[in-house]
Amino acid sequence: MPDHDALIIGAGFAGLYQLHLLRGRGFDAHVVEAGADVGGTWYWNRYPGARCDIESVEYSYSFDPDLEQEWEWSERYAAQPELHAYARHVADRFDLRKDITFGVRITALDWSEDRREWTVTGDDGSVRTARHVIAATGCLSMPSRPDFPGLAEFAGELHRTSNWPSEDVDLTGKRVAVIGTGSSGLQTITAIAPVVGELTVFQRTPCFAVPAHNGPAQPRLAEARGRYREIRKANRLSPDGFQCHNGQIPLLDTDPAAVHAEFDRRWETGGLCFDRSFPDILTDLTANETAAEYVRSRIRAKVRDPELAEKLSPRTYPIASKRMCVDTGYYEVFNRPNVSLVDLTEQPIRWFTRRGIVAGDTEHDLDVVILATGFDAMTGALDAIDIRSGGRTLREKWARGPRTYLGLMSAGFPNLFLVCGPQSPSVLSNMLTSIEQHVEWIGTALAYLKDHDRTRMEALPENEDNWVTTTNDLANLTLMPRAASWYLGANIPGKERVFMPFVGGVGLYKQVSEGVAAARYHGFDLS
Ligand code: N01
Repeated sequence: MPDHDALIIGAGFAGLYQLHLLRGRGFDAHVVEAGADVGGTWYWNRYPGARCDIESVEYSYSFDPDLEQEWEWSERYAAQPELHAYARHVADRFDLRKDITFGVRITALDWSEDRREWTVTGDDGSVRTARHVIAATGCLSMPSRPDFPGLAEFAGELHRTSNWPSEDVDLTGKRVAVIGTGSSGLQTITAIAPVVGELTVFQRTPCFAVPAHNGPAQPRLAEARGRYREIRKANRLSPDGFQCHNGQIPLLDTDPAAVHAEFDRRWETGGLCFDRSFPDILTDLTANETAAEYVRSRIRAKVRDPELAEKLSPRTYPIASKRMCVDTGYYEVFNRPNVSLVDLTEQPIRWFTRRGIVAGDTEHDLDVVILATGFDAMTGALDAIDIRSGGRTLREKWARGPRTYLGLMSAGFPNLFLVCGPQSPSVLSNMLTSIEQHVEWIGTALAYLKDHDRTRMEALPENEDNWVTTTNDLANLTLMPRAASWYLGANIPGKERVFMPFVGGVGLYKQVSEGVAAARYHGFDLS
């Protein structure tokens, strides 16, 4: 018999719930985690200003009503220390740590068809066997590593937002550069600007950011506690996995004054629902440009220098085709005398020196460089593991882009489940909603196998092909593939450009995946 019924890779929000759920259903499950503690994303991304961009009352577990009632969120959008404390609390509350091995990174998975088990190897040389492996490895957990010439020569401090030191980093009065203006860069820049001596922001592509209007979690928390079951149910059936009013009337059929009023209303509310004002924002370039121009007008109103405002205004991709950012005073930072912008489209980074960065013809002297350059999204963490089955690796199979059935399994790799894998809604949704739905689907599937005396489950290639085609076709109905985004793998040199998430929404996805389960796992081979 294998060492475990299920081995779970990763002790982030997905791995913790998967462990709790499987244990509760009588499985012997064990988690292996590379970090020294639980929390996943919220363990590694400890950079200044890190916080969630979905309101905490919804970016939270729904599986335990007592937890919902007892955990006190302090802010609308919790910051990293609070999110990490929440993960730690969950691990302790449900006594999860006794089944977690910390500090071991899984390097290889090898499937034995004879024994119907995976051999799981860690970077400490440990070997475990498990009937099933569940990759709760995160969609944004493998940092990208841009190859800047001379980076190793730089004599100052170098930090990455994706693996920020746990000890205090004192930036007071220093000359600091941030490379990257996605969500991580934005949050870092906003948090450190008042502290550092000089801040130089190296921007390759400007982002669209809507205000968070962060503040105390109350009274929203009390209101949510009164009707949590209703909220969670609605989230599971919604497009995005959180409370958002999705406008039904196309922007192009709406009076311009009413369009403006609706944008104003959503801007004042704050958060990611801005792009849900009208259904054609993500399907029609004219509608999209109207929304984009509204945000640019807001940027112009915030940034005093018109030339700088223009540089900060995105013009090369449709709004919301890259993940929008949720900010707390980001644009205003550029009115500070100690903050400057280097537009890399005009002055590309040429190389690093001992003293700093040469961009265009200018050498920028720096004490600290912070890389906020993103992730090898959705496939990076799995590609980093040597996953072998039937003489083939998953890496080889996915060389032309990931292929899964429902984002849950990949044909040829039996008993390997993915939490929020490619071709599932995952990163386009409230991750907590999607994580819980996947964890429960996987738990139910394992229980079904056990109850029916089956030891092997595999996605069938033809169903996988259909699902991949469906997800690609759906994405192509939208403007989303038009941006060179990490959704497409466009940020990683040499990575095949394939739009990876399922754009059909959380509710539709739930209906399909649960319909498949109800039809005795249609499209999977169970033996
Ligand atoms: O990464 P990103 P991120 N030279 O890929 C630039 C989630 N998240 O960590 O756009 C110069 O968005 C790159 O430029 P370009 C959220 O889903 C959420 O910020 O590729 N620049 C871009 O500006 C988010 O979408 C929160 O041209 C280079 C930046 O680096 C996702 O994680 C907080 C470069 C990378 O931005 C990823 O966000 C943080 C190079 N060689 C993250 N390579 C919340 O608020 C890259 N860039 C919950």
